[in-house]
Amino acid sequence: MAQPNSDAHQETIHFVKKNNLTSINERWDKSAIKDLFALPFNDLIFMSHKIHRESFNPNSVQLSTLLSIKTGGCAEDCGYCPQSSLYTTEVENTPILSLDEVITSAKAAKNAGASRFCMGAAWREPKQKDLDLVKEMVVSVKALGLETCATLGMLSYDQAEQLKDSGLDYYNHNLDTSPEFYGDIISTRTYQDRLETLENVRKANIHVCCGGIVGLGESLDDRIGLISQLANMETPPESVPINLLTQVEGTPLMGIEALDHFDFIRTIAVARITMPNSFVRLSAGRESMDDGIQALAFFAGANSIFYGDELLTTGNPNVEKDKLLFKRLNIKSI
Ligand code: SAM
Ligand code: DTB
Ligand code: SF4
Repeated sequence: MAQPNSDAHQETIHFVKKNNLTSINERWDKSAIKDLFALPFNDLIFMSHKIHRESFNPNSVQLSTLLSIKTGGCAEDCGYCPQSSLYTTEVENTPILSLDEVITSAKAAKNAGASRFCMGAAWREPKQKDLDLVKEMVVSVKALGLETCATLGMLSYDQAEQLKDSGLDYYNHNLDTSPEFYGDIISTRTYQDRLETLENVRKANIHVCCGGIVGLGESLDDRIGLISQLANMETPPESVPINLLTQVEGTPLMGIEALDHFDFIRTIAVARITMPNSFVRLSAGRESMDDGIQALAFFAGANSIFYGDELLTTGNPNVEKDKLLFKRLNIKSI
């Protein structure tokens, strides 16, 4: 949150009063979020940048590297995802990686400059046998001096506790979109299922990484609904990935109208204002953005990226390209 008595703090207080909010982290009414989205673009990113500066060094960006530890063949039907077994895509199903393969990738990520290593699996939820192997992975990755993150689908409280005991720092589980639009995108798991997993992760004292995707064909109200869900959590997520849909051949969302990049930046800015203490991650979709749009995202308050030549199954700007971008913007990686 903005420092008491600073200009950004005063401006936020003014906004809060005008919209009858009692405390900015207490309750973000949808109407207040809607007002933010309706601001002229320059006013919005000026406001989000000022708030960003109050909590973070605006020239530092955190780097997380992803590894798909189990790819494809997923039983879920998420309409954006090339790993669902319901769609015919070019993704090749691969069984879970060995511990050695994961350690080799994690070492490479650390050498390239990542501070966090995130292991993703195309599961509805992990089976105990699989979880046992993931726990070993977490222990080994942590021993390299990296922060650890996993995204394995739904988790029970017991599973979350087991991961916590192995040293897991973050668990990624996204709400993806608003409760109202969710059913248009996913039918095999409910919004409530997702909220329960997030509660289990929070109760186990693992940092929560939770965000969504834009560009799914959702309305502005759906983007407002997603932000409202995230910002009004009892404790907002420590890390908020904002993904821009990467359209993949064979998935139901292939070919839909692409989102205007300025609307993507607006979403980053509103996430920054409503979750002033969270890391906001400029996530999937960077390959479709030029350097100017990415620079604008950092100005608007994004302060984390996925770093490495691949996300899970789709591409990402390569490490050299990102290093050059950071050099041109004088951004320090953390
Ligand atoms: N299977 C696990 C799950 O869904 O909980 C973890 C991995 S899943 C790929 C993690 C997140 O990646 C999804 O919730 C979604 O937000 C994002 N994602 C997946 N496919 C995407 C795509 N084509 N474009 C943008 N984001 C995507
Ligand atoms: C998140 O929010 N985005 C990442 C991570 N969490 C796991 C995944 C993006 C996936 C993009 C599509 C793919 O590469 O398969
Ligand atoms: Fe499976 Fe996750 Fe893809 Fe959904 S997003 S189909 S749960 S891998």
